[in-house]
Parts: sequence; C-alpha cells; structure tokens
Amino acid sequence: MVPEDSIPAELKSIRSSINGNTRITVLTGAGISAASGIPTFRGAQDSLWSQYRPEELATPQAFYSDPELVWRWYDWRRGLIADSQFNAAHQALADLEKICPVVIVTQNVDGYHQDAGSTTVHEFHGSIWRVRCSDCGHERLEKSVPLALLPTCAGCGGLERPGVVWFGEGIDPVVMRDSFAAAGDCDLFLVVGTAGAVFPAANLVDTAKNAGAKVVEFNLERSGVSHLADLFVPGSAADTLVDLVP
Ligand code: BJW
Ligand code: ZN
Repeated sequence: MVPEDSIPAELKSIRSSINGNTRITVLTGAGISAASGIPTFRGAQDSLWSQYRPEELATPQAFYSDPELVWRWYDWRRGLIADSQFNAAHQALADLEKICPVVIVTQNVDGYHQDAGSTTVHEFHGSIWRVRCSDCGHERLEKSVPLALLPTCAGCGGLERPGVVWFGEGIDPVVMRDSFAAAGDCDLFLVVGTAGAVFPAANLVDTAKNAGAKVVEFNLERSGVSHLADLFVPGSAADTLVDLVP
C-alpha cells in the first residue's frame, strides 16, 4: 500500500466508482505471484526461462522426448509454490469480491487466487496440482511434493503429465468460452502482472476493450497490451492493487 496522497487521482476515482453493481473481470499473469517468490517466465534475473529454454520444457514435444526433464521442472515449481503462499495482490482481489462480482481469469497454475478466497477463477492454462494420463486422459488432483518420477495412471498404466496447457495445445473450451464471456461483459477489466505476449490469453484484453470496459493495468513495466489500457499503474501488484479496493 502506498500513502493515500501518492495514489494517482485516476485510480482513486475508479476506486470510488466501484459499488455493488460494478462487474469486474481480471486477467492475471505470473507477475501477481512474483511477490510470493514464484519466478516469472519472461522477467529479467530470476525468470524461469532464463535458466531453461521454453521449447525445452513447455511443449508436448519436449515432454514426449524427455518426460523426466519436464517433470523435474514441474516438481521444482510445485515445491516452490507449496512452500510459499498468496500475497497482498491475490488478497486484494478476493477482498473486492466482498463488494461486487469479480471473475478472475488467471494464466497462472499455482492456485493462489483460490487460496486467497476468490470464488470464480478460470484457470486458462490449467493447474499445476492436476495430473492427466497422456493415454486415457484420466485426470486427478495430486498435491504431494515431491512426486515420484515418472507418475503413471492407476487405470491404464500410461504416463501422466502435468494438467497444464503447453504451447500448441488448445485452451479447455469451457474455460475459453467463460473467460471470453467475462471479458466481454464487464465494466472494469484489470490486467495484472502479465507480459501480454501469449495468445489467446492476451486477446481477452482486446475483447474487454472492444466491449467498452475500462481497462486498468498493474505491472512493473509496460507490456504487450499496455496500449489498450485506459490507466497504467506502475509498481508491484502486491503494493498497488490494494489501492483499488474501496
Ligand atoms: C509484475 C511483477 C510484480 C513482474 N507486479 N507485475 C497469435 C499470434 C502469435 C502466436 C500465437 C497466436 N495464437 C496462438 C499462438 C501460439 C502460442 C503463443 O501465444 N505464442 C507466443 C509466444 C507468441 N499460443 C499457444 O500455443 C496457445 N495455444 C493455442 O493457441 O492453441 C491453438 C490450438 C487450438 C486448437 C487446437 C490446438 C491448438 C497455448 C499457450 C500456452 C502457454 N502456456 C504457458 C505454460 C503454462 C503451464 C506452466 O505454467 O508451466 O503459460 S507458457 C507461459 O506464458 C505460461 C504463462 O501463463 C504464459 C504467460 O506468461 P505471463 O503470465 O505473461 O508471464 P511473463 O513472465 O511473461 O510476464 C510477467 C509479467 O509480470 C511481466 O510483464 C512483468 O513486468 C510483470 N511483473 N513482477 C506486477 N511484482
Ligand atoms: Zn490412463
């Protein structure tokens, strides 16, 4: 939280306009969990992908050519997420829900929005806590860390994979439909901690903008979708998002 007199006037004005009838949709990305100590994908120093090339890890091709490498990466990330927790930015979004309807579309797989108490969360890129059989498609929740390498399906013995969406894979059609519906039917659209570089998630911002929503972005730096924002709020989301809550 920043001192009241240093909150931008435009942000204060949006805050005071929020009431029980305001419909808010939020798109979040890795930056919202950065203050929890979870590395972002494309950030500078501690980016996950400054250590690993994305195409080595987050594609079906990578998984089928070296499932152990990919599982080790996911197991490492599951450990980081399990050892940390949601932060003030996730909390602020959960708090907003006490005032008005809030739909969260998250590209993150960590589950922190639900942990913070948000009730309507569309996991656009899946969840790191689900595993899915790559042969029969059976999905289950698996919270244990570390996982035995390599996990196999109790039903058919097939190799299990993380329940996430990799490059070249489609978004779950129901999640896709509900997310775009929420973007196209809101008064205020918040974009929090995403580089806006991965599609179709980034298209949610265009959808909201074209439907007439006010778009407010919270990020350390400008992103691929900043040109669509009516207001850009610089800084860590854990510090700035709380200033939006009435
Ligand atoms: C802070 C902060 C702080 C830091 N406070 N801010 C159109 C054009 C071009 C290409 C495509 C296109 N449509 C589709 C594509 C291809 C592709 C794509 O987008 N490629 C791009 C690289 C160009 N998309 C796909 O392949 C998608 N699938 C698809 O389109 O399928 C079509 C199809 C249809 C039917 C059948 C079959 C196929 C799928 C994309 C899946 C992405 N998956 C990943 C991995 C998920 C699982 C996992 O977590 O391991 O999703 S990749 C990775 O990127 C992850 C993230 O969710 C996603 C977005 O990253 P995000 O959240 O933006 O993080 P960063 O690190 O990039 O940015 C962090 C931001 O936070 C920065 O801006 C910082 O400044 C900021 N920040 N600290 C506030 N404290
Ligand atoms: Zn199976």
